[in-house]
Amino acid sequence: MPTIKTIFSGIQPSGRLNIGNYIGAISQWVEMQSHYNCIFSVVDYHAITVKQDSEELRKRILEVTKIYLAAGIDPEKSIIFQQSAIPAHTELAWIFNCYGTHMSDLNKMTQFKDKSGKNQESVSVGLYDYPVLMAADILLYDTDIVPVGEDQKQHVELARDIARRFNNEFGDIFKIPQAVVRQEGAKIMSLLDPTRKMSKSDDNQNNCIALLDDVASAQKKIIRAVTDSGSEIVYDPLHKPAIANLLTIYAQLGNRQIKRLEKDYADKGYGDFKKDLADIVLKFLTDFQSKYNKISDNDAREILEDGRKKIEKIANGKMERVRKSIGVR
Ligand code: AQP
Repeated sequence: MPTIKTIFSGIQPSGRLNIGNYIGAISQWVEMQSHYNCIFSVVDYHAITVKQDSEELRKRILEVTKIYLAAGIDPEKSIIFQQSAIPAHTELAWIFNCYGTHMSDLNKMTQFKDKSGKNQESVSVGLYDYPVLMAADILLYDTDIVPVGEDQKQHVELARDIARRFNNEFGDIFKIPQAVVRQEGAKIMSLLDPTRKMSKSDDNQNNCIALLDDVASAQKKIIRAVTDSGSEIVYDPLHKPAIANLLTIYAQLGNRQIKRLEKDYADKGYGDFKKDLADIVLKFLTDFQSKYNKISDNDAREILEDGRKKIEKIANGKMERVRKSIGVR
């Protein structure tokens, strides 16, 4: 019998999760959990690579867990856990800092360049080292597949390099994982600037539709979203990035084909299109939030604790091998 493959993915509790996180990551996970061993983490130690308010962080950890559950991640099928509850993640990241990762790898990381901007000298070392912690997350569990949005592909490439280098030196310890990026919706763009990714920690929340946004204000954000010159509703990311982004959101949240939407809106203008999309968003958020509101903080705490118990043994087993291989045991 073929062995079932393992999937690992996670989201940082670093802001208000938005439809980009849902379309690019969580919705894929829901589809995958019937076919794979799935492990989904709330990666809180990634979140602290940029300044977090501690009260807010505590709240967001539970919020992200509840969002996973509301989206359809089923704890009977998938393991859901909090990264910081398993110290092996940070231990393995430290070991990878010393074995397998070169400075030149991290100097190439585009997400670090984007996030540090002009402040490269003053951002935390953690932000620079973020991809190494991510490699530890993935490699600890013999992950086969990492479903991510486009922005995280480079980090999974690094995890592959680290695993290969470590295995070359110490034997066959880590599985080489593969990134899976969905074809449509891998990068949802900001509503006001379609050249930038929609990001949960964006200072201007008018760029994003948060999953827990008040539905009326979410509708307004769609109506105010920027459009391109011309009036045709066609999918052309190069020349019409704003409309291409809105079409993608419509197709993903409304469960429609982009080709079909182009036909349906062939004789209509941006105004009608945005009004209908606002209704699609309203329906999606209303359904989502009604599920979310039925889940308590205590439910979330219990799910995380169950997940910790299930995952701890696997992590410890791998770490014993790693410690022995490098000679500290
Ligand atoms: N705009 C997006 N479109 C599609 N997928 C996206 N993802 C993030 N933004 C989009 C995917 O969601 C997961 C979240 O990853 P993360 O929490 O580790 O951080 P991130 O990629 O840095 O996401 P954000 O929302 O931009 O967070 P902040 O603002 O905190 O940095 C990943 O699978 C990602 O690909």
